Amino acid sequence: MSSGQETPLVGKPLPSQLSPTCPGHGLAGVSESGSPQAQSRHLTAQMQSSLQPLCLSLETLHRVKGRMLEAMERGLSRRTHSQATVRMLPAFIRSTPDGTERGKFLVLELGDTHLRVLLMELSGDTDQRVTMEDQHFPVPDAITQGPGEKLFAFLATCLWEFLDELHMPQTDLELGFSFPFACRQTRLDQSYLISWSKGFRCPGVEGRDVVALLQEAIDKQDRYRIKVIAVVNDTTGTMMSCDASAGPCEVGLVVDAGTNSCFMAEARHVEVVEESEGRMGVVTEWGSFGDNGALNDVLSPYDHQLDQASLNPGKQRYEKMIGGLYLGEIVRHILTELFSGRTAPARLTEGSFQTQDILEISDEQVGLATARRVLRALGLEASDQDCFNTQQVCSAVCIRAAGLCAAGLAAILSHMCRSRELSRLKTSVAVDGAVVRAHAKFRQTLQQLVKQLAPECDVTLVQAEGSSKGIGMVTAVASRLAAQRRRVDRTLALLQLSHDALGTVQALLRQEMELGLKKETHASSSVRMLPTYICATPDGSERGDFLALDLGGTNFRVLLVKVGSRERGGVQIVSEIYSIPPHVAQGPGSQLFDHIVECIADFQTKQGMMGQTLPLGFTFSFPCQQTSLDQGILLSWTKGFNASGCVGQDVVKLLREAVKRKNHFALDVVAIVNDTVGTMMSCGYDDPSCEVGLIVGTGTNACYMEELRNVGALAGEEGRMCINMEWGAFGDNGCLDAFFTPFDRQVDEASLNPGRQRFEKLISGMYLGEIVRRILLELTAKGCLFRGRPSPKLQTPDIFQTKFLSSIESDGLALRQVCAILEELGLHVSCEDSVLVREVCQVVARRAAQLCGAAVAAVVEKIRENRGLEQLAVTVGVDGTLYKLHPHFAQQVQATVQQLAPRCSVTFLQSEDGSGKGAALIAAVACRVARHQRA
Ligand code: 0WK
Ligand code: BGC
Repeated sequence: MSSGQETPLVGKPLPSQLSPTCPGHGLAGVSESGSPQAQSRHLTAQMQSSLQPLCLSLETLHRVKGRMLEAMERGLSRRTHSQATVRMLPAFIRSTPDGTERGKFLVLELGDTHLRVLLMELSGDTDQRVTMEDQHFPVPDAITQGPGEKLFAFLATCLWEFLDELHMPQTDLELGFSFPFACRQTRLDQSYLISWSKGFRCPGVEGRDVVALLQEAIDKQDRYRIKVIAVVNDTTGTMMSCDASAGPCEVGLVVDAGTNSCFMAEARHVEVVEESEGRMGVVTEWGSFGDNGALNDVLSPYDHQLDQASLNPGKQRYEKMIGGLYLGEIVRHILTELFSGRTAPARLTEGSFQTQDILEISDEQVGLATARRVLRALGLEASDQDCFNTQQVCSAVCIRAAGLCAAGLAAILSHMCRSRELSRLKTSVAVDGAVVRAHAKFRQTLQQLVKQLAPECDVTLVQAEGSSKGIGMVTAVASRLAAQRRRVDRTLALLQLSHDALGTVQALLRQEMELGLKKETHASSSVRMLPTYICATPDGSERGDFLALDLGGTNFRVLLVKVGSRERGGVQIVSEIYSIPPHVAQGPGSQLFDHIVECIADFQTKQGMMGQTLPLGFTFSFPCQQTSLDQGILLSWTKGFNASGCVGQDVVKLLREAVKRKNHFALDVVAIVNDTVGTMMSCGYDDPSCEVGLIVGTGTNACYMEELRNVGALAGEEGRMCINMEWGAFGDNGCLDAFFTPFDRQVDEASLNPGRQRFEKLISGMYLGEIVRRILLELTAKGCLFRGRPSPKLQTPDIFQTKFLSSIESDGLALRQVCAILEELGLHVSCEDSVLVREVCQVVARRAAQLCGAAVAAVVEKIRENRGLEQLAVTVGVDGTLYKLHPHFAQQVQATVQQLAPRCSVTFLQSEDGSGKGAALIAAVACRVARHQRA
């Protein structure tokens, strides 16, 4: 530009200086809609060079956004948090209002010059009516500069005066405290002041918990029972003041004397707090962004002048370019330069330009007139050009502030979008503060630039309804969450088992085992301790081809098992899975066994074994009274089976009859075994010290090698026999009643076999999902979940499958996926809901695992004592989908066994081939024994 040469600039941007925050470029400069006088004015070369340092290009703002993102990451990371300039302070806000908050709440909002005391009442009904009464109290300098104790006494006195005015009856009231200073918060109701700012200097407060100080001051009287339950930063109050019905509002932005922001972060990213589930409000304290030099290439000479002269040089660099407290000073420094030589600098003294003036001057309608008034008040006879220049300076300063603010806000939004793994983020941003409220162009620039700087986000700026309402909402949400937490704790406490309680279960099972083993007391025991006629585990000499059936778990399997020498690969298995439809499992017994025979025939056809009759081992996973290896009287059906005409029958006979009904078909059933026994044998083949079989799948049960002398039903003192405990029925005689919760009773009453398999119904996969569903319904009815609205699907029995527990509890599953599972059930799910549902799943599964562990501890302790050993080393062969697929179940079972049976070192060996292999090995042993007997 030729200096002194005045060329008209309106509408035509300067090529080299294209920048969204530069006068003359669309956003900031002279706009067509300006006043007629402004239309005729233009920027002198001198003005352009003075304003040049304030011109930030879109690229520069993208760079500022990038640096803000890095600074935020450093603030969130446990490793770099303490040195971070953007401190990312957890606010312990875990949720935003959901429209069910109700009650009366007090708010104390400490401002720069005023204290506002407010009583807010929420109706909590669908209209969510909010009524507020308030009173303002000026805060004298003697208080802002005086001892801390005096400040808190002043706050308490204002509170009492306010309540006295309202003739408030003596009730319990909860209070939210807005304390707009940098604090290290450790709980929603505990926060330590880091440093004063904005003119406050009360000694004796920094480093102390401001909630405790306020509570102490408040408790100095007994007229009112007031509990401070939340301390809130003004940005959080702003965020929470959004109307819940307007959709999610998870960001708060304040540009007032100072500037700050907050947002709802993913808790797992806020490394300085323990919580890893759900969301956590974070106050960025971004005012100190750039204090490490990150903004040096953006700071103008005027910013350096201002900083040098400030109370805290080198500090709050970002705030000093945006906050209302500083805009006036930046303008003054520029005008001092522009008017140098034309007026005594003494006139343009510090503080001579108020924020309000700056905001008004940069207003296109009234700006020039305000500029003339302000300059005249400073004793400057200003020409129209002077007023225009002053207006341009004020605009440039404000628009740059908006640009920088937009870069910061865009960083927050992009972080939220990325950390939630979303392709698009949709949220409202609540904005407040004198600068945002009074400067329409500031909001407009902010909105437009955020769109450009964070294009992956749909953002609506919402003018906050005053952070007081927001602080009231924080208090109301805190009160709702605390009340909910109490209700949840009461409900889930029923399912929390102490070490002693588990010890009691262990002892009760041991007692039932002893009763079950003794002939005299067998009938009174709920644990049948059924002899299996298996006296030894495989010794590796077994050989041959065997058929095996595996009925009673999730799948029905037919297997061909080739048992060879270990050198020749040991055991080879070919198997096929067949389904047992519910109508077959619960239809006539003959139909069930015909179905089984059909499957075998199909398998043999596929394997080209038609006409071959191989010895068959039948894993039949239901309680059977055996009198020999190949004979088993069904005592009762369990799990989802209820075929008629079977109970009291020898199931081997039922199978043989079905074979007879099918022409040209033969089977050689040599053994019937329980799946626990098959599992023990299958694992015993690889680990001879495997003397316990455990199933935790659809059902649950265990077997173990008992001393024959202890088996009252059988003769003989020497040797051991495998006992099928049928522990699923433990407690059917009422010995476990103390451990049944109302949810367990409901599940039992609604089951196929009420009053039976009570222990199984606390532990196994067939029932855990249903227990969870009933707890979710209870918590929904208590208003702790889904806003108190269950979906029709959630009211459908058995709709919450146990496999959901395993997926919901798997560590890697983001809460969003938990939400997806719940949305599948037609539920409207909040982030909190998914956290609570995960907690319910954890509690139910943990109880099941601990109870299972207590039972295993009873068994291994029995074996240790049987053998009079100080220490026992034993292996438990285990199978079942719940044990194998649930992310934490196995580990929790093992931990419980260690605690309750410390003198047993127990190895848990997961069965690879299932109990079908075990049944084939038992058939092989039976054949070997039969061969020897024939020899
Ligand atoms: C696989 C075994 C089978 C047993 C089942 C139990 O081969 O005998 O019944 O595990 O687990 P579920 O399938 O019930 O989860
Ligand atoms: C049956 C047992 C079986 C267990 C595991 C229970 O319901 O009564 O016989 O071992 O389920 O499948």
